[in-house]
Amino acid sequence: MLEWTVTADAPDGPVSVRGSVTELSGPVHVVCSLPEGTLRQVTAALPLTVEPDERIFMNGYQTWTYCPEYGPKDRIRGLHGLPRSVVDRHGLDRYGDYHFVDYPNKPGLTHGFSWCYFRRGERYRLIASLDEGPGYTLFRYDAGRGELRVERDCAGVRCGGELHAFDLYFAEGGEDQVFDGWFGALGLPAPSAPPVAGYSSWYNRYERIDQAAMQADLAGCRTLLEPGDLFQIDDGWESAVGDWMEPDGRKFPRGLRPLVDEIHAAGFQAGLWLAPFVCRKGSQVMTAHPGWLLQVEGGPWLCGSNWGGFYSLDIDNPEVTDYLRRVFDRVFREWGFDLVKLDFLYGAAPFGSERESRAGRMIRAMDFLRQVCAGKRILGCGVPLMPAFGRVDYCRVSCDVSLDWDDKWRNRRTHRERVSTRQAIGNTIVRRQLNGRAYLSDPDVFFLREDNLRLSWEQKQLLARVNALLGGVYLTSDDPADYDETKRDVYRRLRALRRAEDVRVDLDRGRICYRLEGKDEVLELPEKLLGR
Ligand code: 9PG
Repeated sequence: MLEWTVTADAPDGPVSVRGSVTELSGPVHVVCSLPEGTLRQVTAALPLTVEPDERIFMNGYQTWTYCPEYGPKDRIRGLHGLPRSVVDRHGLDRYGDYHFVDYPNKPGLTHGFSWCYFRRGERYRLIASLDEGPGYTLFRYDAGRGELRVERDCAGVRCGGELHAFDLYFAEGGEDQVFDGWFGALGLPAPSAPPVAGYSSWYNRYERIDQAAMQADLAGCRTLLEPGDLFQIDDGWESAVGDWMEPDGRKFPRGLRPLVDEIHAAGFQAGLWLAPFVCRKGSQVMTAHPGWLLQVEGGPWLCGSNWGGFYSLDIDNPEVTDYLRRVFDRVFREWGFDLVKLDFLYGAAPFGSERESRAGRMIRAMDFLRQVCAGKRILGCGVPLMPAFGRVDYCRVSCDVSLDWDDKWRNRRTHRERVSTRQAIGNTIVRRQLNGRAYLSDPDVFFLREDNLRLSWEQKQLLARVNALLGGVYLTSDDPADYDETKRDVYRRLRALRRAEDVRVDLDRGRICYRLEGKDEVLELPEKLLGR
């Protein structure tokens, strides 16, 4: 039985409405009627016990947030143990949910957003949201007490009339059964974009890109990629994050159009990275239009420390949305790009307002992007998961891969959104059910190259195979010109792996089973990935 309570502040004092639901199967909508006022708390609790060998999945706030399956004694440390000065200096609490969610850091306590499941072998108990508009559905599980709490993240939002306190979906059964059931109840159309493979400039050159570098990698890609593949220019083409109307003239003196023409002449689709809802300190946009920045308690909202610090733009300012319309018009119509990788999207909605919840604002931001990118493809990145469902064609499900297995030792105890190949693979595995249902998943890039990389051949193979089996986007940042015949052969076989059928992940035995060209195959997952 689920018992719920809604508390609001009304002119005549606080109001509390309660109720319970006994039939917890399929869609469960808790709707209540409230006087005019302000929501204070919307919570529910249900008893839920787990066996010692049961696994708990609590979806992390945004795409980069590491969220492995937990055991009943596990905790989510969050930023606990990091000095406040370090958190503030790097804005670490801004990349995830830390600035609005409490991390108790106690054994047995875990939390997550929009969906969670409890898994014993192949049996799943899924509890998921059917609508995040009224507020993120925040799950908090207490394994010791055997209780699941559900909170609607909507404090401070005005109410009056009907409130959808909770829109939930409950299912128990096999993996496909519960996830098909959830997406069926969501009523999302199946993703229409085809799977894509290709190149991204980030994970080799990083921001050190220019026309010559892109032409060199394009020449390499022509020797290996297939017609229709993606050639995606990542961060580094712009003078400053936020200033999207012109590329950096020193790096791209001829502009981007000639390069796009070359990409098209090679038979590829052209992709460009942008972070539309943020701008860096010192950008033109920030200097010329301080009024475009989202104001939180009288100042701009820092979203993190990349590029020396960057801030949220205010999507309620019509000048901001006008500007972004002009940006996308130029990117698509004047420059001729086919796809945009839209990043750091979480910056659009660190808060809600009295008119809408935080999630409602994020959904509105995603709807805006879908509208201004109509007819073109979007690859979402750095975005809370469920607001992106059905609104982007492709979407990351994991953090960035590092050029080694798990980043440098001193970087390991930071935020859950940190860069790590090990954690990227982990998230690709536990969020595999989204691929083909919510969008086509981008597991981030894989590598076969030797230089500028400290992964073993086994690690490269593992990353490349997991990405091929569980993702719908298959990019590398290698320059294929450096591949010898053996690597070319490996690359082609990896691409064939994307056609594998009946892909089943068995995390208890640590393996992925699939069928390829009529033969049953197994990919063993190493201990060091599973963390046991
Ligand atoms: C470009 C990059 C690439 C990459 C994106 C994103 O938590 N962090 O500090 C953090 C910083 C950067 C980052 C991810 C996480 O990378 O995922 O593919 O486009 O931006 O700047």
